[in-house]
Amino acid sequence: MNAMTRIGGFGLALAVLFGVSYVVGTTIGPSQDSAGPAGGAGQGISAGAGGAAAGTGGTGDGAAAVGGLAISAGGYTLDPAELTWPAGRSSAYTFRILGADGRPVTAFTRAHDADLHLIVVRRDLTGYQHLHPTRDSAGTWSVPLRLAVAGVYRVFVDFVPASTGTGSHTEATNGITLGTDLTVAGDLRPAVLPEPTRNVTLTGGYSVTMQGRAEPGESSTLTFTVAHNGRPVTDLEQYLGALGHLVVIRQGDLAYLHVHPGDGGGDNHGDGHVHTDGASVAADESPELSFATRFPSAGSYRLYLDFKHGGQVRTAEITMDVVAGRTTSPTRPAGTATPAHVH
Ligand SMILES: [Cu+2]
Repeated sequence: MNAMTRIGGFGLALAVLFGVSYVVGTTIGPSQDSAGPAGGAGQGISAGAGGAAAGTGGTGDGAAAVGGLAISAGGYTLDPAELTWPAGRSSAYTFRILGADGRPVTAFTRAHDADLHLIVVRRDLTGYQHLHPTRDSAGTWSVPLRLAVAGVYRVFVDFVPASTGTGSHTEATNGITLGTDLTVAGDLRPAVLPEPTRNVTLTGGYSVTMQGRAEPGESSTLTFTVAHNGRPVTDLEQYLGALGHLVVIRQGDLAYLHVHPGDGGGDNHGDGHVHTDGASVAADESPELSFATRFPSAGSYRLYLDFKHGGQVRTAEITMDVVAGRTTSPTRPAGTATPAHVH
């Protein structure tokens, strides 16, 4: 953990939090859970999200909370054991989360059936993995990790410290996302980001369609539906306490967006792994997986939607371009209500 000594010297820049987000959707209307405090539609939630988010800096244009840009934030520091990684071989990736006192944190708030969520993606936004490390009593986390190809990867840890509690609904201030790089030596062949789309095809006959629009700095609700062999999937399985989990990362700096469930709430919201239970879905319809977020700026984003079906977790990856002034967008004529800005 000699990385720590170096890290310790860094000033903690702003600590805007981000989070990942997981959502569970309903076909029509909010789930029972979500009928709580927030009540209404996803709009309300996401509106609250951006504003409340964060810390000392980063309130700038009212925009949004992003996370994962710093190795230390909110009094917590990510202390990775390794900064380089062998290509193509699985071994245990270990790290600690250190508190302000420099000691490993050993108390976390469970969010989405896990105390901590670890996201790995290469800096060109390929090679996405969503893992769940286990922690020993001394506070060292460990998870088998295999990185097939060379490159510089970003490792995000997304967690809720126990000290902040879970039921407070203080929006994004509860969840913390820290990030560090992990380099795999070798012949680096950077990938070009796939074109923006609203529909992607996965292996196994699955396809995912997204609806929604995004304007920089404004609340957005994104809704996904899943089909298998052309038919709506009506029996999505719960995965980590939700029907769907969404991670959104900005191209260029790999800022990690905070995402909320778009159907009105649920508990733990703000912890980055939001979920709602009790989704009800008509027998012949595919559940809509709805998420609310606020894109902090114009730019290209990569969306990673995890869902489970047929006993297997699958990830749909979608590129989304966020452009200011949607009325000028060629794909979104002024005044239309159609979801846009997904060119
Ligand atoms: Cu997770």
